[in-house]
Amino acid sequence: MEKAVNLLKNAQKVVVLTGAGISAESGIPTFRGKDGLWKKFRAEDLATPEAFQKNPSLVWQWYQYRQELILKCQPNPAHKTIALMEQYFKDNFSLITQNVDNLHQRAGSKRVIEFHGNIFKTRCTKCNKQFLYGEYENTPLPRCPNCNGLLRPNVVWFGESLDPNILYKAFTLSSETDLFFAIGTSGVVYPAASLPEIAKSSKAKVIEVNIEKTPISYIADEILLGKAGEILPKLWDNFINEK
Ligand code: BJW
Ligand code: ZN
Repeated sequence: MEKAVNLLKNAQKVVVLTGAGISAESGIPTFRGKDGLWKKFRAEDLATPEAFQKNPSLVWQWYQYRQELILKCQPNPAHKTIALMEQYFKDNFSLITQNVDNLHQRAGSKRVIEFHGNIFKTRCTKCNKQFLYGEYENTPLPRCPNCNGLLRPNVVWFGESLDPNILYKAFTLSSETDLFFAIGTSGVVYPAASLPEIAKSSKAKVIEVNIEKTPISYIADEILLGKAGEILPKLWDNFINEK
């Protein structure tokens, strides 16, 4: 912990990458691991464009189930700490999240790079227009208020390309930062998993926060093993008290 506090003290620019683990303590299941979503559901049946083409109502059912679950959950101390980090480091702070759950925004983070989209946004498969949750009728097969085309969740499925602007921004920020946090991510899904590698090879220090070691661990300068909701507030308190 002391080493992580010192890395934070010496940092001018900070980038944080978060994954599903940061929302686990809010009650949102992660994807991989013992109680992960992929233990109960097959990714290829639900999180691919082919799955949506084959059975859009099954895919929508799964997303609507998750929307409802997420709406009952609250941001936890880890999300709140990251919002404080943004307030402190201002423009020298960037948050890239793989999560689609909106909890960073609800915790007060203002600038959030949504790497894999947002479960409360949809887009039309015909006219491409985007609609927020509440702007369309959440029927079993939601339709576009503009052209009646089929709406889809505005998230990134396996095999789909990421928004090139988002990708460029995330790559640039990661290569220009001097401290990079990887928090609650298994580090197996690309291209997100390449961000800590890019940071490290551009000479940034890397801090990992996770309940277990991951493929990112071998490049991390400091591994803080434990729950993000417990570790991050402690790290931040120490930093603020010592700086
Ligand atoms: C805690 C904790 C606590 C628990 N505190 N920690 C290069 C090599 C190999 C394959 C590929 C490659 N490039 C592309 C691919 C293919 C593919 C891929 O990466 N596959 C791998 C799995 C092998 N990638 C793609 O298809 C991407 N598209 C792309 O690259 O386009 C170009 C291309 C296409 C095809 C071929 C080649 C190039 C798109 C990826 C989209 C991922 N989408 C999902 C679903 C989003 C929508 C939704 O939510 O439904 O994104 S899948 C899912 O995984 C979700 C997550 O964002 C993502 C990452 O998961 P995350 O966040 O890391 O969660 P978990 O569950 O894995 O881990 C949780 C962690 O938390 C664990 O480590 C726990 O220990 C920890 N934890 N509690 C701290 N309290
Ligand atoms: Zn439309």
